[in-house]
Amino acid sequence: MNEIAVKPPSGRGRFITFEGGEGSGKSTQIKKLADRLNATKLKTIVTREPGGSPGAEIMRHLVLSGMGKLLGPEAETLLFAAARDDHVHTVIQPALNQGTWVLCDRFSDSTRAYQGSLGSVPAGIINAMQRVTIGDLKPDLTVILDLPVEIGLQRAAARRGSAAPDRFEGENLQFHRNLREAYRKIAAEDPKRCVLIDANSDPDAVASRIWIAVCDHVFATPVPVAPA
Ligand code: Z5A
Repeated sequence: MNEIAVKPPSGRGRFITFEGGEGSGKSTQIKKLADRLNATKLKTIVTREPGGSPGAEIMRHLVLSGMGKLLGPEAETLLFAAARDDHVHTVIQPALNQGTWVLCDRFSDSTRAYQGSLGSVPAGIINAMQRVTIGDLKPDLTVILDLPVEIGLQRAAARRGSAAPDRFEGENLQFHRNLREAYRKIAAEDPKRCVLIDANSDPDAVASRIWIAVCDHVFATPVPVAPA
């Protein structure tokens, strides 16, 4: 595709989040999109949750070790919220204010899917935490990578090798099926912000689908066509 046909918007940076189940290819695709945006001379950073700032990376270690699970679903949700609060205020918001594009590997929809739909933490509690941590901040686009859970888990296991699964990778197949449904529901409920991407193809084909979504939703221009 012809990158030059894209006219970068000016002003505040844009905020794009990536969501999906295990091994759905978020890290792979976020890097591809960052490369593409940087090629259009847009200053772009890649970050992740839980983590992304020094304080939040400490929380990441806590939750992925399984320590948070021992405290119960609400307290574990508070740990994710505390990490997000630090990340938003020290990394995401300052970057957006400076005109930098922020690509984030997981964000608040992960809390809705994992702690809300699967962990049964009431929506009222999640909404209250969200008001405190992110306020009015909303992604300009959320890319939800969708693929059969068996394929995602195979990919994740192959990448992990002999290392032990973390807190969430160790959950059973039904958990991951429910997670996929939770993400599909989030996409259906907020079609202006979310786009569900078929991630069951080779990485370049998936990247092309994501680029079309970025052009449609964020650049608000027709998809650039390759010159004949
Ligand atoms: N969590 C939560 O519960 N609540 C919250 O609020 C937040 C998070 C923010 C963070 O895990 C965990 O925290 C997460 C939810 C929970 N659950 N887990 N586990 P993480 O950050 O350690 O991992 P992850 O976010 O789940 O990502 P991942 O599963 O590790 O993978 P991925 O980023 O989606 O995929 P990838 O690394 O790009 O690809 C995986 C492998 O597949 C790799 O070897 C690739 O080379 C390969 N790959 C990628 N794309 C393809 C295609 N298209 N074809 C073939 N192979 C591919």
